[in-house]
Order: sequence, then structure tokens, then C-alpha cells
Amino acid sequence: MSAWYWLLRGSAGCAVVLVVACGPSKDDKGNTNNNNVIECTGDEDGDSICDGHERNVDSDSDGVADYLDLDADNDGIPDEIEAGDADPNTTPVDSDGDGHPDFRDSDSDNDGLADGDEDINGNGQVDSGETDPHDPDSDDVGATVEVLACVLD
Ligand SMILES: [Ca+2]
Ligand SMILES: [Ca+2]
Ligand SMILES: [Ca+2]
Ligand SMILES: [Ca+2]
Repeated sequence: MSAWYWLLRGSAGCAVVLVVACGPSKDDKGNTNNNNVIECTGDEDGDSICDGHERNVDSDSDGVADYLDLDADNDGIPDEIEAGDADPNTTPVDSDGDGHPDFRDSDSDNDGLADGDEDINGNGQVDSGETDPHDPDSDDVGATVEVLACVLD
């Protein structure tokens, strides 16, 4: 924390000291060294996504910043599951490659079905009656073609 001091002279000749405290400036990635590179220096909410990736933004507008929010996109699937792995230093998974990592993407596989409607109980498993929120081909038609291709090969 730095501070600027100004010495002002009023019209009656008295001096006034104005002190303005200034916090460290941050770059677009939320770092104070202004190198604009995502750095994993901590995981405040312990969801296995580092603060540098979550940043001080509030994706779901619930009043809790993503770096403190255990479900940043409020789709019912915890960030810890949508992260893709348990290592906070790795880049969070972006299943559909749209530039929005799954933990802040309400339709992670971009198949038109919301994550919360695919993984209804939000446990990261494809249970009975659910579809895979990371599989854009939830009807399995493409998967059958893939299997046939393997047999023919
Ligand atoms: Ca985190
Ligand atoms: Ca939030
Ligand atoms: Ca979520
Ligand atoms: Ca989907």
C-alpha cells in the first residue's frame, strides 16, 4: 500500500494535509506485478482452481466473486468437479473450447442442454436419467459410428 500526500494552503493561510491511500494496481489477470500472466499463487476457496484463473469477477452475479464461489456459474455442479482435475495449478478444462472454462460455462459441451439439466444432481457422474455435460453427442449416435470405425480398422 502506498500513499500520496498533498500540502494545501487554504485562503485563510492555514495548511491542510490531504492523504490518499492507494492500493497496488492490478493487471487484467488480477496480479500486482502487471505482467498480464495468470499466476497461481493461492486457492482461496479450496475448489482446486487457483485464484488467478477464477479472478475477482462474479460470473453468476450472486454477490460472491468467483475466487470465493464454490459454484461460479451457479449450475449446480461444484467448481471442484468442473475444474477437470484436483491440481489448482493446471488450467481449468474448457470442454467445448469456446474460451469459457467449464466452471463458468452453463453449457460446457455446447450441445444446447444446460449443465444442470445434464448432471441433475451435480455429482460429476452420469447417473440414470442423466446425460454427460462434457459430451456434445449425448444421444450417442456419433459414439456408435466411432465404435464401428474401430471394428473396421
Ligand atoms: Ca479457487
Ligand atoms: Ca458468484
Ligand atoms: Ca458450476
Ligand atoms: Ca450441455
